[in-house]
Amino acid sequence: MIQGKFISIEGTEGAGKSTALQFIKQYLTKAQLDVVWTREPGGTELAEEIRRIVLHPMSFEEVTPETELLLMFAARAQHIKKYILPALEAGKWVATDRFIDASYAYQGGGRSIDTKYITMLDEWIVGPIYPNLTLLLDIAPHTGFERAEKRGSEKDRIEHEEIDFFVRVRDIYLERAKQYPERIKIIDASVPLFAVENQIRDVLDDFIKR
Ligand code: T5A
Repeated sequence: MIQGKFISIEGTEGAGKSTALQFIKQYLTKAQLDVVWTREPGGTELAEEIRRIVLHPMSFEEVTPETELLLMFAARAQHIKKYILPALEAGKWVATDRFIDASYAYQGGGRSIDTKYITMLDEWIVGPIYPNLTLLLDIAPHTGFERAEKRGSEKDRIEHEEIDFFVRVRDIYLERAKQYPERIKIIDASVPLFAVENQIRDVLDDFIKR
């Protein structure tokens, strides 16, 4: 039986997910909750290996959208059964840097794969293991790009896409937030860090109270 709570963090490139996650860690630790941290694609040895393959900036072979989608779900299947579910059943809270909404946004929006295929995989692989809360860090793609560039780390394969790709990704994230307002909370990530943290604190305060 699931006893723990499940939180996911989403956003387009450079929205500040990793930075926000540090704040969320501090918040939940202070609230004395037993939390484990993870990410997608990834979270288990095999899923991290899939991450390395799917995000590697390959130049010798194009990755088809279908392959990309299936690899994301292969990693997710492993992640859910071997990591997320056991933790939730043990009464822990799980916080993940990206989860299912990223597949709708990146493969559905960015790659224009028909949503019916994503929904099929969603129902099969994710089923009832859905986040109780999703924090969507929203930012205009060009601002996110500028931030990520300032950080100066090497770009992965998906980060090499054109700006239009990320505009479509953002549109789907916002559409899903409209569709699931109880679960997905939009955080304006364009403002200074302290203001982002204030918004996250308000959402978490409310979530914990409930
Ligand atoms: N993917 C994933 C799919 O396509 N389908 C799927 O189903 C899944 C699960 C994963 C990639 O995989 C794709 C999506 C992704 O392309 P990732 O590890 O999630 O990649 O990495 P990215 O999305 O690339 O995330 P980044 O690490 O690039 O960005 P973050 O974590 O959003 O941003 P962060 O925190 O590193 O911040 C970027 C910079 O901005 C500064 C930070 O200090 C940093 O320098 N910053 C701010 N500056 C000013 N004001 C603020 N409020 C700031 N917040 C942060």
